Amino acid sequence: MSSQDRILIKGGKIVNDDQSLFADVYVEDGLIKDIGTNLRPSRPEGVKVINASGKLVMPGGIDTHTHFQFPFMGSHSIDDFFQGTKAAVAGGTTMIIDFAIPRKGCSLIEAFDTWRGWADPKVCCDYALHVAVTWWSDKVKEEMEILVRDKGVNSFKMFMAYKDLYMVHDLELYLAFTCCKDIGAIAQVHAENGDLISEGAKKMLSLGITGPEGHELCRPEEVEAEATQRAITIANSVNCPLFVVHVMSKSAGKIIANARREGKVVFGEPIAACLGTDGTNYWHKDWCHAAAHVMGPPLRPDPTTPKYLMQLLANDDLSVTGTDNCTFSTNQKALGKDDFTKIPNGVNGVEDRMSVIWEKGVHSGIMDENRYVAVTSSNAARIFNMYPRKGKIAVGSDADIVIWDPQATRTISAKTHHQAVNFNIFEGMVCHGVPLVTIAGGKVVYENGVLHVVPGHGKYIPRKPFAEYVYSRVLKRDEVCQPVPVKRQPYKGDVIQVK
Ligand code: URQ
Ligand code: ZN
Ligand code: ZN
Repeated sequence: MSSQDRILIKGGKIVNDDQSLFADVYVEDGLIKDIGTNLRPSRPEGVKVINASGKLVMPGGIDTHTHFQFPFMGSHSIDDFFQGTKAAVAGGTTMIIDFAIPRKGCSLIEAFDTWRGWADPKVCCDYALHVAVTWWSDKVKEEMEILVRDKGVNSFKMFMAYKDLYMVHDLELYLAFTCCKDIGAIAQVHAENGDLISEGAKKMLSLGITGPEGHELCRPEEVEAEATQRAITIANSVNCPLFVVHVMSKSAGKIIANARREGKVVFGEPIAACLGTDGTNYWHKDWCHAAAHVMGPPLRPDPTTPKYLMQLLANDDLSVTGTDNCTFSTNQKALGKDDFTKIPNGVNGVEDRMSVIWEKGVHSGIMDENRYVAVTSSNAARIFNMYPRKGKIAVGSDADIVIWDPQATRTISAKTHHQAVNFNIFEGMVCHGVPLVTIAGGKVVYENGVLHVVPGHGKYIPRKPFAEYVYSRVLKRDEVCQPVPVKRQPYKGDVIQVK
């Protein structure tokens, strides 16, 4: 048993989503074994003691949305499962959830197994996989059931955009949502109207607009808002819980907030990018700079968007944060140097999410430290049915912990980040809130700027269906909200003859 397996974190302030308390934390064999004041391990020899006085001891971040080494738009995202999870732990994130995405007509289970084969030997921290439903048939339905029953999947993503590539239409959404509801999974959507994007792009190119500004102009925020509302309506019609990924605009955020206030079971996931920067970058004179920000849905040129989304997040109108980390370096983005529709979509975030949200959310006074833990870790664990194993500093929980210095600052830069991508959309941003030590799976994987990562140290985390946090209202509504026929005497009057 190496000393790294037994860790005593002394003098810190534990911050969970529901309360903060001053107490020591004792870790052994990958789990939190004890919490209390002035802890003294029975066998003190070989215990690594970390002095956390004046610091916060929080559940490690859970990034609900990454695409490592993703084959996409003629290339593949340049941060692979090793580099991506290394960057994650350097930023205080101790779990990521990526996506297995089958091509249309291909097997979901084969895609899942392919992604497992990529990730298992490389991950430095625990991970899980959402599976995409990019087409519909009885076989897809059958495979979804197998993925839930046998492979620990409880979340499926449907794309309403990427016409001809991943996009499904309303009836397929309806059938996929119905299946998700029946098997206790949560349905995720990429909510943009793919037909409008396709036509909008043709229009921009016909106007001679080939630069990254065309990427936003062809899909303004109402294209996202309309699809967000449509997905909510379809999901609600079959009583299926819905998770809207990468909520990028004020109008989509307001639609989700309104649906939640109407009692609909829907969760919104803003990402580090739209909480930390905006779409004015698409008008930057430097093509590389503008192209580096191209992702779908786009960042919005309305500069009030980041603060507005942060306020919805603080208020529980939006629920959880990911990054949609899908990185392409300049020479990859340059596939679209003459046509913005060919710029591989995706930006960075996995290393910087925790600091960006601390700076823009907590240091700015918009949310407190407990809400910060909720939106960076606990709510993800609750929604995807991993709580309290994940997302909580508690006896028996996994030892996924970040020791956080709320006063220190760091300047974000591609020159110093641990990602493979050569650009950072937060370049130059000074953030309060810095990880000092990251513990993943009970091992110190990052300490005072030095990584101690081992590829393959992380494990795949299977998740059971019917997460209580998501399904308790859904199942109750099945019982008590079913419409019933009106009892009335049959009509006995005249009926016209139809010719
Ligand atoms: O749409 C997604 O989430 C994937 C394909 C990553 N790319 C992106 O721009 N969001
Ligand atoms: Zn998407
Ligand atoms: Zn994505």
